[in-house]
Amino acid sequence: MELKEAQFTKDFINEIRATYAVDLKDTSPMEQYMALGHLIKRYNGESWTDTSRSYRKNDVKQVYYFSIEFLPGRLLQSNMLNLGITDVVKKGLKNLGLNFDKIVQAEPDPGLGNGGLGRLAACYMDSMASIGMAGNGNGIRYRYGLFKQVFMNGYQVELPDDWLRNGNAWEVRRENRACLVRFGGHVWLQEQPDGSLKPVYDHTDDVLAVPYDTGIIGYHNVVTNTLRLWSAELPPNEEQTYYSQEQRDNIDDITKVLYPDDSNAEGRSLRLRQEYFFSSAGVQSIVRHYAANHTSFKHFPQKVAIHINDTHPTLVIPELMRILLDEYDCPWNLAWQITTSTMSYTNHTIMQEALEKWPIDMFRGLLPRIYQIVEEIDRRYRADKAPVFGQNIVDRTAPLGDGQVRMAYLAVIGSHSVNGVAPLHTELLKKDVLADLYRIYPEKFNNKTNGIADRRWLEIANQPLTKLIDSKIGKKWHANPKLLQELSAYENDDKFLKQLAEVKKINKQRLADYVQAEMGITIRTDAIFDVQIKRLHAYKRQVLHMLEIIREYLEIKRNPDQAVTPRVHIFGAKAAPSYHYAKSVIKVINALADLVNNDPDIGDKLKVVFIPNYGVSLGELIIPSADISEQISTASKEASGTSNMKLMTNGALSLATMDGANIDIIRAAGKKNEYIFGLTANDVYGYYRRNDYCARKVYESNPELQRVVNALITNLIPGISTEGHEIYDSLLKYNDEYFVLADYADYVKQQEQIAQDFQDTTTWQKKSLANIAASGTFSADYSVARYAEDIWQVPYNRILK
Ligand code: GLS
Repeated sequence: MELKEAQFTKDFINEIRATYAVDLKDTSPMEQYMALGHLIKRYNGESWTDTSRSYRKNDVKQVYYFSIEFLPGRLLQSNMLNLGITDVVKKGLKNLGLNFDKIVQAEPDPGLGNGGLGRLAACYMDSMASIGMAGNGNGIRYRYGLFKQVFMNGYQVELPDDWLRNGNAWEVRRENRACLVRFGGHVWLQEQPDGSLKPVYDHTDDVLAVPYDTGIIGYHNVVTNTLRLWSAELPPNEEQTYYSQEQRDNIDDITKVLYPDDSNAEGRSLRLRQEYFFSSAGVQSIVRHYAANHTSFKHFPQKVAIHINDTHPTLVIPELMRILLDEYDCPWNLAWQITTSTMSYTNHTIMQEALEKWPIDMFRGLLPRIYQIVEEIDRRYRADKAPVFGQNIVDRTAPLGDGQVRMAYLAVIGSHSVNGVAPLHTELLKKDVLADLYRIYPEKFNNKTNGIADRRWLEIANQPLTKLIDSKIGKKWHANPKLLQELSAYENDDKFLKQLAEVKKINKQRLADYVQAEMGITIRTDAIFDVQIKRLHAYKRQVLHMLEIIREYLEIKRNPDQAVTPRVHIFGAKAAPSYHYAKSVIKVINALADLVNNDPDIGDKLKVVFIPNYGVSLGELIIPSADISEQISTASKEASGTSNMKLMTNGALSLATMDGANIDIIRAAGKKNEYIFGLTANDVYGYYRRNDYCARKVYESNPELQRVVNALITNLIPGISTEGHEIYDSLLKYNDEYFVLADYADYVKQQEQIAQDFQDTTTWQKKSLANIAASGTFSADYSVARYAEDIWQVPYNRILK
């Protein structure tokens, strides 16, 4: 948009006066941020209205991306960037004597997601708007986001994240679009005069779903899409019904907190209520919008695509069926055809515990009408498929089985498309996790490799690198990130490689300053910044990284005079509060950090920093500084990973197993530019098949490994007698479920190679450049374009191949 500095300054001062009734000099950064947010929302109001109007007027097919998590990160800078007003606003604020960085920091980072899954949904929202596609988000407006993590005596402690305390500058409450969601009670089918059956509800608990909309601004294209988050409230109460405190609390609880789990099913009935709540409200509002503009539902799938992001929103399937059958008198077959043509499903993990299943009793009690519909879907599925595929396979895959509602199977059966998030992951879905359903519906399965919001991870997070890139290849890559490939022309340009190293140094210094200020630890910027940032989970193997630190420590202690390449090991990770083992890993790494960081023999050769409260904002600080990107999951377990892509784009070299999207990163940047190690997915499945992995054998055959692992149970690391034993036992007593010991030697070899290679700055920067240049292909712009073409069949208007 066009904006002159004088205009902006005037508007901003007026906004401050109108909202806070004080002079600018008396405002806090929070007030400055809120005023700026409101102003930018207002500037964008016209484009948001125009976008919605034009979708309606042209009857454009719209995508609704249903996700129980959205992790958007702070919006101020990305909205300014996408509107093209960054320079004007920054200059205006500077001339008013304000500190832009402080204003940016005042914005709360909405933690409405756990990790990759929620962050991916947010990246896709940005990209859908940016490629000019009609894509809306649908989720939950949690009152409290993911817990704030602090460390006390090295242990993780969880504090509430009261992110709405000062209000939310970007949202619009739309009470007039609210709808009722029904839970519990009794339902029976009553014969109507025309002979048809209609459900009658009795004693239900009704909840009002109120939408809060946030405009998602496209990159330089005057498109603004909508992210709609639902909040649970008391229904309008004309009859003045009495609500007990308990009833009020029950309603309040639905959208109170985000479940702090990742890749893990949470079995509580509140979670099921959350899932139905936003699925039902979302589908109701879609149907209402559609019905206001169309007379028949026959062409619904030509106008609406509903995407099921992981199994949590699967109830959109029976909910759309319910509305079509009960409210629009649609015959079953037509309703089913409309529903399956509308729905598509992405699976995000092969971890068995994450395939959601609900006990039938609980499900039926909470959602009686939806259960009837699922029963009928189940009955018809069995009747249809058993004669062709046999009873066994149908029993294994039907929506109802073993006394449970099996959400992943329902999602596959009720959708026309099922995709994994990286080629290996999709193959594993076909071969293993969903193999039976793949046999029945081969045509539904496809791969859509994940992508990231490049502009956030480069133009916002890494401005020095962006400037350097722009100075060489111009700015066209901002809208078409594959053009980063043009940087390859500079691979032998020593001056450019030096500049690249200088940029890295600036970013390392920025992180070092933060670590000094927040943690009181001094780190040197000529050290290797070896970064592992992701949720804490056994399969992600932070333990392997921990063993390497012990090894390096013992090595320096053994031979203090030996020259070493200095290294800083940087972690960021939250553990689910109920995930005991993960919390023990945090404690041990923190204890190890204490030992290493305070040992005079070690000095600044080796440092360990576990930065608390990792989230999107800290990612923006850490990622640009990384030299090494640790992507060390047990092969086959990480569906894709997305921090691997963000780190690559920022010039980090991957130290990686052949897992998830690591494989694609390695292929894109070239093997010689990464450090690859460990078992392959085939090796891992081989062990499963033969059942012959013996961790103890590996341990006994490697004296160095013994020394390192034993350090967990001797008193070398103070204060971890319980946690150290727990990890030791997981490796030796319980036979090392994630093959940490099997991969140890190979991993160490690569770490040693890294230490050696890092000394040759030019060669290192060349590898770094190869990663940056090849990373454009992982932009979410391309990912959503592929979804649009292959799955949703919706148009977009930026050409992306
Ligand atoms: C996840 C996977 O674990 C990640 O590998 C993947 O990158 C992400 C987005 O597809 O989804 N699944 C999950 O439940 N949490 C994730 O981060």
